[in-house]
Amino acid sequence: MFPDAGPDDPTVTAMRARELGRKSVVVGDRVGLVGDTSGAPGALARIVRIAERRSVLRRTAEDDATTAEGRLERVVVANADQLVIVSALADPPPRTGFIDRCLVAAYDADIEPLLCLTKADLAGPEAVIGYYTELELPYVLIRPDSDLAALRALLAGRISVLVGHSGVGKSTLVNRLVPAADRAVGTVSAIGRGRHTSTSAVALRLPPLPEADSDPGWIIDTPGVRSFGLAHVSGESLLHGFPDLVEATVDCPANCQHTAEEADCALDAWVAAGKADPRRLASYRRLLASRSGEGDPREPERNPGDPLAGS
Ligand SMILES: Nc1nc2c(ncn2[C@@H]2O[C@H](COP(=O)(O)OP(=O)(O)OP(=O)(O)O)[C@@H](O)[C@H]2O)c(=O)[nH]1
Ligand SMILES: [Mg+2]
Repeated sequence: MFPDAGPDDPTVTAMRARELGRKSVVVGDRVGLVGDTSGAPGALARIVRIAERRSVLRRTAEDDATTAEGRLERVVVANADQLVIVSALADPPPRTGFIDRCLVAAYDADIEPLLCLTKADLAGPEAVIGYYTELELPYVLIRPDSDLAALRALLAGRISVLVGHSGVGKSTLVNRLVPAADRAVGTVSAIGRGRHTSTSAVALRLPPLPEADSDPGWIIDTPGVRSFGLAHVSGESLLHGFPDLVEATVDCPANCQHTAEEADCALDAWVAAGKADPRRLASYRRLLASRSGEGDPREPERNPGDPLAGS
């Protein structure tokens, strides 16, 4: 029912059939079609089935599940294998709190993370990479003239979705990877304000690799997000986004909430013994606080030590 379309198959325009009810189709979904699938001008097919999703990447508008915004859950994409967390090294400045949130979402959805640091021509990556030393998080550095062969190799054979703040260069990168894509690119405005250039997610087939027969994979460009809310992730799953901390919690007392107020939380000793970066623990606890409505509403994803906006 859901055969793979080959690169030479036509692009079919289809609408959701009424029998799907309230089920929504998202980018990355594999669907069953009926009707005119010729791809001829004016031809219209109908989507009658959605295949079971291998993965579902979600985010919420806010962290606090007790608010209406916190309960507003959005499916970003279906069936992605890899979450490419795109962060600029400057303009807009990197936010490790945002990257940490994306890592939580990736582990929660069982999608592999890849850190993509753009605008390496404007600032060095040392601070961001140093923060993730203990994680063995794969990363790529992108500058306007950089060779993309290493990135193409990491994208091969998989469905990868790009997520990041507005203006970090997601669409610029997609246009370099898929020259026919012609995604609009914008100018950078301050984080959380201004216009978002891309307004919808689009999946694009990557061009063939030099090695014939190997599947180049798919790349999904998404609109910039202001924040990556995690109200849908349970407290326990939140910790899985911090694999450098999780091991310590076997020594926590039963029902430990791991907050700074927990007198015997084993995470404090773990960090004091140099087994994890104290900034990662602080970031985890900021996330916990944000979920209970105690976060800093102005810039929830800026950890102490991240550059100031405008720098
Ligand atoms: N200096 C520098 N500028 C870059 C680089 N990559 C992208 N830019 C610039 O950053 C600006 C924003 O790029 P976009 O690709 O539109 O950013 P986006 O992430 O798609 O933004 P949204 O669609 O709003 O989410 C453009 O002016 C790009 O030319 C880079 O590696 N170095
Ligand atoms: Mg864009």
